Amino acid sequence: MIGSIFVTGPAGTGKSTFCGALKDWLISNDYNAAIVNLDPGAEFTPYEPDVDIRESISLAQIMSEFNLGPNGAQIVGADLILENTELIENSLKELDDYYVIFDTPGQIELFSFRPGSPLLVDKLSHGKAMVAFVTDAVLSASPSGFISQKMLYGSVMSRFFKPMLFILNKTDLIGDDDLRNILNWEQNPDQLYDAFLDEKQEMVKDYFSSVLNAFQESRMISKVLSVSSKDFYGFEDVYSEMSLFFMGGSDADTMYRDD
Ligand SMILES: Nc1nc2c(ncn2[C@@H]2O[C@H](COP(=O)(O)OP(=O)(O)O)[C@@H](O)[C@H]2O)c(=O)[nH]1
Ligand SMILES: [Mg+2]
Repeated sequence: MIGSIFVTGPAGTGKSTFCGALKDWLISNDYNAAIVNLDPGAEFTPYEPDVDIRESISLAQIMSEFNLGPNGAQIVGADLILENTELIENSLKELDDYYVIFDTPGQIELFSFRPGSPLLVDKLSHGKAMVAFVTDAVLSASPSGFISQKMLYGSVMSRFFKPMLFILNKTDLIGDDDLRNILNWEQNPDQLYDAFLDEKQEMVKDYFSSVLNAFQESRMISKVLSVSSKDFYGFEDVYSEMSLFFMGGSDADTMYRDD
């Protein structure tokens, strides 16, 4: 593979839709791309997976074998992925000149907070991995919402220590002013601070000031990639970041293209 991108984020933020849209965007720009579904509990995927963990792991079987309900089975299923990578690894061998997109379970904790996941990423990517944190623009449109998503991003980063992308998805659902605010808050933490104090009471001022300082000092995020997986908006920027990391910024991967 040229590189792999593991897509995580809170439930319903559009991870699976983003995976499908990214694959379509890559293919329509003459790159090879494939999707691996790593969610054994997915009832539906908005794309046709090229490789699917559901062929190796069945939640119904786990429920009956371990006498578990759906939640317990999802946790066991997530932990079993690490022991069931053979099919995926064999399929990946044929995807030499591909970008491989890994879709992960709906609930963020089933992937990002399981102890085996960093190992899984290394095993499947041979070190060529980025992690895309997908959040919902509607959730991030208030100062407190944006901060909470940044903190969640930080907590995912603390698990994987991989290059990360902050994908602000569903931008088609917010107005231009809200989008401008979010991008502005990222560039100007002082304005985020003021906006937050307008929204919340002063009593959290000290706490919040420390959190913002930590963000600033660690340069956590810096670039918000706004996309709409529904309208195919913003994917050139996502690809530029991928190309920057995997190919050193040059579009030298034309050597992998079909033409
Ligand atoms: N309007 C809009 N809806 C989206 C977008 N991306 C995903 N959705 C919708 O959000 C819902 C959850 O998407 P899904 O990809 O299943 O989320 P996941 O749980 O994070 O994998 C679905 O109804 C999608 O159609 C987007 O960019 N814009
Ligand atoms: Mg999903």
